[in-house]
Amino acid sequence: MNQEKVESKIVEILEKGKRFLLLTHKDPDGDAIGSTLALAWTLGETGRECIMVSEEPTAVPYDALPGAHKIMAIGADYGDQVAERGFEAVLVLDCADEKRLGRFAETFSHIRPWINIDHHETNTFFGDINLVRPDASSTAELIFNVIKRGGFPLTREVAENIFAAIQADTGSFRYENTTSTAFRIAAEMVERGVDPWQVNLKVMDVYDIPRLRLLSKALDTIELHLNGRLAMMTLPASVFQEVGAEREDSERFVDYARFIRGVEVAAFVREMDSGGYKFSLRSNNCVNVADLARRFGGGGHARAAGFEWQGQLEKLKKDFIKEVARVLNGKGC
Ligand SMILES: [Mn+2]
Repeated sequence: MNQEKVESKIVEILEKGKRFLLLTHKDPDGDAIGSTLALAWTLGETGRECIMVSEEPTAVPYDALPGAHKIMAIGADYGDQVAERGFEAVLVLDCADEKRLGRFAETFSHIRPWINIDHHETNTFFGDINLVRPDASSTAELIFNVIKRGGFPLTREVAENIFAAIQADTGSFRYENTTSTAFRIAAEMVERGVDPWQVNLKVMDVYDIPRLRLLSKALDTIELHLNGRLAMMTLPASVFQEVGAEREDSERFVDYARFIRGVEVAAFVREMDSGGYKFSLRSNNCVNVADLARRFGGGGHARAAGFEWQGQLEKLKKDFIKEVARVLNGKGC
């Protein structure tokens, strides 16, 4: 099915139904939350009910987006009561595979159809209907297309969520996925009443002091490997506690490693509360970090990807550095 047909099929389901369940990946980023809120808000305007659930409460700064307080945090082990409420479809947004839904993949598996709307190149097409476009800047761009095709209301609140999501996923219109389409949609959102400066103050440039203390600790751990082509930063779980920071406070830290002149691959390694390590990967020019992440069971985009890994840190780092060396040599870059 081509994109138009898939969009029309999704619109048909949304028009027919009255109640939908919306899910996104765990540790949701700006695109995950903004896309979910945009879709929920526009359907809400037409009298349809959307239930958005997540394992954890919506974290700063994305809790400032319109509608964010309506996301229900039901915890990893709950959801059966929600599942009984009779939904016409499950919409999964910005999620490359079912693994990234955690327990929810199983909890809600009996509800059909599953509509998978995403732009990760490693998407596994796990839905009954799949609107997957790796060439889209963000999932929000795909939600915008669905809204347009369905003629659903694009109020200022919907527009603000779409704008913030595109801004987040393009690194404020700087990353390689910053297409003319991304700019065009963003421009339309501004025409619909979004104030970029206010969104920026609310969502982008607002740090609590523990985040900066954490950044200072993270910068201290920068290591260069492979003749300065690979930069790594590492934070143990104890440092988060020490400075009073949360998991999401380390979001985008990996960019500082990527900014170092001469670096091709950047990795930020965070010890997870549950044990094991989360690797966030970025690249500048020639290495496809989604491919790299896939070798360790993860996924993502060509310039931004990640994976989770159990085991002893020094061994993990060694294996990872070896793999990066192999990729860099193979590419001759
Ligand atoms: Mn995204």
